[in-house]
Amino acid sequence: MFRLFTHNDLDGVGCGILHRLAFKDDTYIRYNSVQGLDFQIERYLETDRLEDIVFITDLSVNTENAQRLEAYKVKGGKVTLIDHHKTALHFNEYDWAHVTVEYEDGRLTAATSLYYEHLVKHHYLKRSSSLDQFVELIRQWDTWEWEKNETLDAKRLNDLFFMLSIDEFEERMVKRLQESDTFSFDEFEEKILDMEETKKERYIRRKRRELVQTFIDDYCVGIVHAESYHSELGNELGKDSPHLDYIAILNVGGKKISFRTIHETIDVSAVANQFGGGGHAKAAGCQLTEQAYKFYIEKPFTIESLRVDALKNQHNLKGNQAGSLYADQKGSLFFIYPRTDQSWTLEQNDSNKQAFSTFEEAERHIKRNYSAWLVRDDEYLRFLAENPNHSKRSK
Ligand SMILES: [Mn+2]
Repeated sequence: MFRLFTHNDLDGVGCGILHRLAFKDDTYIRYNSVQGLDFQIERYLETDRLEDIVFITDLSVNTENAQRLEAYKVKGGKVTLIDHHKTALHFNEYDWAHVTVEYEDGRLTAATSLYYEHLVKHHYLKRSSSLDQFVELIRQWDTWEWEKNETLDAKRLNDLFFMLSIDEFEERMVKRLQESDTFSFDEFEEKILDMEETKKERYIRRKRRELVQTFIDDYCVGIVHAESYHSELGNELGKDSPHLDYIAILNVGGKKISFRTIHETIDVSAVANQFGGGGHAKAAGCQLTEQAYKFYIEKPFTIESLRVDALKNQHNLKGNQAGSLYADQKGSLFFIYPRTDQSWTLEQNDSNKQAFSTFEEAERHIKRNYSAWLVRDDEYLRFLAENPNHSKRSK
C-alpha cells in the first residue's frame, strides 16, 4: 500500500490529490496538522509494516521520529520525505529526505510541485497540462508569488479549498484532473467563489466602519473585532489606513488576538510576544490575556469608530492643488494646501500653521493625532465660501 502523511493545508492536500491520481485505490492518506504529524508517524512505525511504501510531504518530523524512520529504512522500510521549508533542510543528511527550498531559476518550491516532479521522475504519474497548471497554482499560492504575478486563480483555489471539506475538495480535483485537458473551475465553483467574494467584501466594509484607533506603546493601532477573514481584513484595513502602524483583530469568543501590518518597518511578532504569543513580522497572534484585554478592549471601549474618508467627492480630493479639507470628532477643521516652494501647509481651524514636505506627511499627522477624515464635497464647498482667501486658490 502507498501511504502518505501530509499537511492539511492546500499545499499538503495538493500532494494528497497527486498521490491519489498516481496510486489509485491502493492508497492510504492522512492529512495532519503541524502538531499532529509526529503522533501519527510514531503510531504507524509501531505497526512495522515493511511492505508499505511511505511518503511524508510538506511537514517535518521531530528528532525521535527521524531516528525511528532511519531505523525503519535500515530494516528495509521504504520511506521518502519531501519538503520545502527552510527549517527542514537538515533532514537532507538522511538519504530518505529531499528538502528543496528554491529551484535553480530562483522560483520558490512548494511540496506539491516537488512531489509532482518526484512522482513523474519515478514513473508513478504522467505529466499533463492540467496537472502542470494545477500544481503551479498551488505553488504560487503557497509561496505568495501569486500576489506579485496577480494569479487570482491561485487565491480562488485556496478559497474553494476552505469552502469545501478536504474530502470533497480532493474528490472534485481528482475527477477534474483525470477528465480535463486544462485545469479550470466549473460553473458551480465559479458561482460559489463569486458569492464568497461578495460576502467577504461586504464584511470588510462593515468592519472598516467599526475600526477604532488608539495609541498602545507608541504604536498607532487600529482595533477591530472579527471572527473571520483575518488575513484579508488585516491587509485591506492596513492599506485603507496606512497611517496605522498595525491592525489588531480581536476574537473575544475564541480569546485570541491577531496582529497584522503592511509596513516593512514594523514587527508585529514582537507585539504578540509581549503577551506570550508569536508569529511572523507581518502576521502574528497571541491569546487574549487579561493584560491584553485591558489594552485592546477595556481602554479603547469608549472611543468612537474611525470615520471613513468621503469616497464620492469631485472637489475635495487628496493632494488637491486647491487644498483638501479634513475634520475630527471635536469639530476641528484641517486644511492642507501646497505652498509655492513645494512644501505643504497644514492649517488647523484657520490658524496654527505647520509645514510638511509632502501632502502624505501632513495627512498622516492629522490622521494619527486627530483621527481626522476627509470631509464630503458639500462641507468643503461651504468652507471655501466662508473662507475667501482659500477659495481664491481654486481659481
Ligand atoms: Mn507548503
